[in-house]
Amino acid sequence: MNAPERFTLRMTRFIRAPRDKVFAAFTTEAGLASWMGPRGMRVNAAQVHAEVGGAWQVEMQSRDGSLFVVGGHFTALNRPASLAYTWQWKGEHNPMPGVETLVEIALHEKDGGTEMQMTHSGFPAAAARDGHNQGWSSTFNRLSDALDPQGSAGTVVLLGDVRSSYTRTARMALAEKGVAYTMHTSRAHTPDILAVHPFGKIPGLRDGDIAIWETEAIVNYIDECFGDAPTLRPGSIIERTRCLQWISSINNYCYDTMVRRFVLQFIFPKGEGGKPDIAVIDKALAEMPAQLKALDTAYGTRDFLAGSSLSSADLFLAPILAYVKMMPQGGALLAQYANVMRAHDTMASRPSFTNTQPG
Ligand SMILES: N[C@@H](CCC(=O)N[C@@H](CS)C(=O)NCC(=O)O)C(=O)O
Repeated sequence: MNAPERFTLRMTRFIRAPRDKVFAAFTTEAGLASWMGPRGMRVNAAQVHAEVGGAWQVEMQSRDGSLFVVGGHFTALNRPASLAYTWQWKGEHNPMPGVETLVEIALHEKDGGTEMQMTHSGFPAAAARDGHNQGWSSTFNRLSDALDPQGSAGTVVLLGDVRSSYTRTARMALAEKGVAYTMHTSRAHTPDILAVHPFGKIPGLRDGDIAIWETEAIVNYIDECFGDAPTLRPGSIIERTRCLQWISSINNYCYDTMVRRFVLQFIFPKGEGGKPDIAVIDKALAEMPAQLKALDTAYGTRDFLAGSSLSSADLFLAPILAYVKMMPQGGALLAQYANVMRAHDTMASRPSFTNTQPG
């Protein structure tokens, strides 16, 4: 009888830290507790007996409270060049019951840091290997955050243009969540951004090997991954629904009227003689009052679109209104909507807004 087929995952990752620090991150309890598990998970307990034959175990908890326990024993320890250990899921949430796999780590000095090669072998199915690939990608992002002197800025890269309203929305989300990141200037439809976003729009986000596109997805990802809990998504069903409703409306109606057919007509004039196209602007100006009235009604006495505190919907609107206010007739139009103006002034006083001015 043939032995059942086994599948192997191989990953290479650069970590901006010396080899002994990377080695310690795998072989000490404090080290493992600082990074084990994909973003959004936390380690409740880590036990490590770093000797050949010694056991290790980590209990991780996801945001919804589910517990994941994984452990095994060390089969090789050659500080600081390599190590190997068995890997077996335990407990209630077990993606591979009864299966023991093997993790081998090789650490090479490279460019002032460490190139880490990981081989995780013994998967019973390609799907299990691919699921672990996703998990390890996110987990290694956390390892990099923990060891890189730049923290998450060594892993999280926002591609876009600081003048773009959608890029600013993503920057505001990163600022609200206190995430250190690297800003990589990319224009729409260039090879840089096309490598992340199949339709070439900005912004795009890289978190290590993980690429995220579309601003709403980026904002949700940032909110889910960083901090103790999501804070940009309202807690109640109705407020969460209003938040989604407004993001959809801003993306589908307000951006088109206020940015594409109004603000951009002044910034990149396409009318006769290189002047703004007045017909396009007038039509947009005629459509804006209905949108501003709906926003004004939604705010009422509150300063936020989807409840009594900030939500991601507010991060989509603020950069757009900031541009409308700067354009001829835009400021006067907004001034007619007292609730919109008051709420916008509140947003404009937040550090996430003041620190992301396009300049
Ligand atoms: N649906 C996209 C829209 C992004 C978008 O339209 N970005 C603008 C800059 S603010 C852009 O890439 N414009 C170039 C184009 O539309 O070709 C998202 O939510 O991220």
